[in-house]
Amino acid sequence: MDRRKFIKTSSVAMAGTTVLTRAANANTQDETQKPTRPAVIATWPFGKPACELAIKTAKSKSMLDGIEQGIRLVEADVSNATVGIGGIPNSNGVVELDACIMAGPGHRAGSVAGIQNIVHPISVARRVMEKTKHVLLVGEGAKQFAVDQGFEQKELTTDKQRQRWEAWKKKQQKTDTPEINEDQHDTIAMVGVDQNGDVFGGCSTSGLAYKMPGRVGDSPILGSGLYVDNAVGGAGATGVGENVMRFCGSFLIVEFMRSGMKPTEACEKAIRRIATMDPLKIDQLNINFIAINKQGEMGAAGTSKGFKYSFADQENSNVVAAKSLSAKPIGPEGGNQPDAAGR
Ligand code: SD4
Repeated sequence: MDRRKFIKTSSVAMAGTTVLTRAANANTQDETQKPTRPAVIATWPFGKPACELAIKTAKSKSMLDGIEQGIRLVEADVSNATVGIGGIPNSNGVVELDACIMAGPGHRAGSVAGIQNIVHPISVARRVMEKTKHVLLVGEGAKQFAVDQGFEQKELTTDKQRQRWEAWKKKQQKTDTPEINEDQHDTIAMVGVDQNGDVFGGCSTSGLAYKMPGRVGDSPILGSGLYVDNAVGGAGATGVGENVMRFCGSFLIVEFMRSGMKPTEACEKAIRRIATMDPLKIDQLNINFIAINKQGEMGAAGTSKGFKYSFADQENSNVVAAKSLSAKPIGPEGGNQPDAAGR
């Protein structure tokens, strides 16, 4: 390994114990590794088992199934406070979930926003894609559709989250302006390429902690929280949705990759572009992106230090630190840190 590559690689902080060539080179692997397919990338360390399941499912069924099954795993985890059941509720104490799914072939998509009482919004999004002529269903209509499709209704606010919400509520009563904690949130965004080079993606979240009822973030908005183009690749986002959806962040990354940029470079370029338009500085934006191209090369970048992504391919899976564009650390309460979100 030459010195330049060594310095670059060794600056990547590793999480987990399996040190694998591809993982060790994750921020540079698009320059140094021959990519393999199928391959899948997801936001955050909790995306690792989801990626592993996605690869397994892609081999036995399809990458679309893999994306759905991987995300379902995270949605079903009650200890994950930012996706599915056990998610942090809105300011009324009610969990409202957002999700979307995209299939590169045919450029198909389905999405649900502000859906209550359904554990697996990713699967409802898939039904919207496959069973309706529409793309996005919201609120009560989305729930009605899910129930009609046979989805079970369930209370999504766990006792733990209710207690935390009650404490938050008490604190708010003492102030004039209710606080929406923009630091307590995470999301699973996941994009995969199958052995044929077809691209699929999904995204699922409970959104910002204690958000206004009815508030929808970037996650279910195509082009913002997720975007897939079968000729190019796909991208996904996590972070403050308002700072992604005004800029069609994931779409922008895919377009940058179309123009020839590698995934990490495209993620970085999108964040820098956003920062030129937004009055907030890079270290205040609190946004992070993952991307994968059609060849299976992947990368990520975030506005603060500490954003990690997961990946899996046929041989490897791991958690890797993404390229950070400022020195500001994520957390202890300053960002999308697993512990800050109460997991
Ligand atoms: C949202 N982007 O609702 C989501 C939340 C998130 O890390 O990803 N947080 O704004």
